[in-house]
Amino acid sequence: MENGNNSSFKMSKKTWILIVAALVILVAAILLAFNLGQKKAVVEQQAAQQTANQQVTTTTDNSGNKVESVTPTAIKGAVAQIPGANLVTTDNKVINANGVVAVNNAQPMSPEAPKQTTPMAKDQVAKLPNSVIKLTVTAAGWNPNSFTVKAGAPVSVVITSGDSFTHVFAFDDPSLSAVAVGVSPQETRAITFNAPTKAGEYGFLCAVPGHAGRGETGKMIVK
Ligand SMILES: [Cu+2]
Repeated sequence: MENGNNSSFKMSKKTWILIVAALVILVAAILLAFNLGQKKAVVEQQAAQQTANQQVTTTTDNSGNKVESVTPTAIKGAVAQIPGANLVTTDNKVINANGVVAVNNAQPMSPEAPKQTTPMAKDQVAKLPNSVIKLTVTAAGWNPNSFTVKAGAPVSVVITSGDSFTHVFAFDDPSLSAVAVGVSPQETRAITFNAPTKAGEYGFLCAVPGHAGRGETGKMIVK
């Protein structure tokens, strides 16, 4: 009888160990599944947040191709003066794709720099307001070869190559080294940036070798 009890006790002890081990594995599996589920939810939430903070603008380039540009809308009320150019906040700050103020002397073409737009269609250029500065460059020089802006104000410059040359709009002053626009023959592109806060004259030129020397120079007057 006692032996029988013992053996039945041993049997049940083994069974209990098995049951406890199975339970531990089950709990571990549930915790793992729950944890993965939570991570997935966080990733999905982040993706949704990112989508909510972006605005996709579709423009058409010279060749009739649709060009999509993604801009952040995280900063309320920020708008582009030119489709596809950097946004300008309600307090007149030009911001980059990360929603922070664009840096005029950053590495040109870097995410921190104001960015040149994709090529603009002729009818799109015609629709631009008079507040934007339109410059045409040819081997004969810039037309006009000077323009005036308000210190610190957002400025949009539209550059057109009026001949069969590629041209590059750029400033002499290192404080504006990231403000540059390259255009292929007959192409138009634009850039929006904050004018320097210091009044004065800032020379610009065509950075293609030999072009400044033949007269492709001008000045931006900051008042
Ligand atoms: Cu040139």
